[in-house]
Amino acid sequence: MSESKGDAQALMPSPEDIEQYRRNGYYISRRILSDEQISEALTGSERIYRCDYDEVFPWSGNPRVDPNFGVPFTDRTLSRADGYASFHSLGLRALARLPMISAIAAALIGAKEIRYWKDQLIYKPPARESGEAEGVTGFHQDKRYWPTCKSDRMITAWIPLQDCSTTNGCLVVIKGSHRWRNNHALATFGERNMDFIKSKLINTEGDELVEVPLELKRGQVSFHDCYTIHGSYANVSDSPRRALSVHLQDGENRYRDLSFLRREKPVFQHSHDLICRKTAKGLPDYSDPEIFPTLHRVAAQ
Ligand SMILES: O=C(O)CCC(=O)C(=O)O
Ligand SMILES: [Fe+2]
Repeated sequence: MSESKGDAQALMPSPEDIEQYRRNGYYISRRILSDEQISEALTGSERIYRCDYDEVFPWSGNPRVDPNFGVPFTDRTLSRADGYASFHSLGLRALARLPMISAIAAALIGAKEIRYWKDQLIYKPPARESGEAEGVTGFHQDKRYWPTCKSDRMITAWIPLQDCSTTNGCLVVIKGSHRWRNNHALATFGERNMDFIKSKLINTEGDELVEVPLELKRGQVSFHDCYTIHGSYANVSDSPRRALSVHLQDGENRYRDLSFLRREKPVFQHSHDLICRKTAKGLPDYSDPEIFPTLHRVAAQ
């Protein structure tokens, strides 16, 4: 979408929007994507599903990095999540690295710099074909998947590739739950029993548990804090629900070395740790520009 500076400013969150994001843990943007951008992403996603890649990297075929690389997506009654989609498809890369998205993220979290962290292309099939729980994304906190990240200010941009409502399984957030800090085990993306997860949630703030379905029109993007508890229910429409999740880090994020835990329990290792460059101390460098490009930087005054 080509806009003048003034148009772009009008698409940014207002001070009230930012205040609400910090209080509630989520934000829904105005319509910031053009039909053309979405249609290129859709074409890109179908090409990924056919294993027709725009670019391939030395690590692409490592199943510990991307288990779906080289696996055609044929059984469309199943759900599927492709990590690293924006590396292998230029249409998806354009969306994942869109300046407007990282500018909004920077405004919401008050960061001077935003770097890309990772993305995931998610396909949720119509439930009628696949059975009730197929495609349900269990309530979880994104940060629980990234314990080696020092930052607590990471943020996710969720980009639907069609209109999204409760019928096709839109994203659902638990209002204010980014402040519920004691839910340490919420790496529960793959758990399909939502009531079970909800029964286990620890609400340290005493808030009511309010689920907010984020119903979005094509071209809108939602943002959530890395601690906001969120997931999605089954897709009971006739068409698949597709989305690109783009996870972003603030410029201050660094690798946290958890290897001192080795003797006690398995150490969490992110697949990024296998592919990014290393610091002088031999530790993963989460500012490697090849894997974590800087997408937004406030000019020095
Ligand atoms: O699309 C979904 O159902 C889940 C997406 C998600 O967990 C995320 O964007 O962080
Ligand atoms: Fe998530």
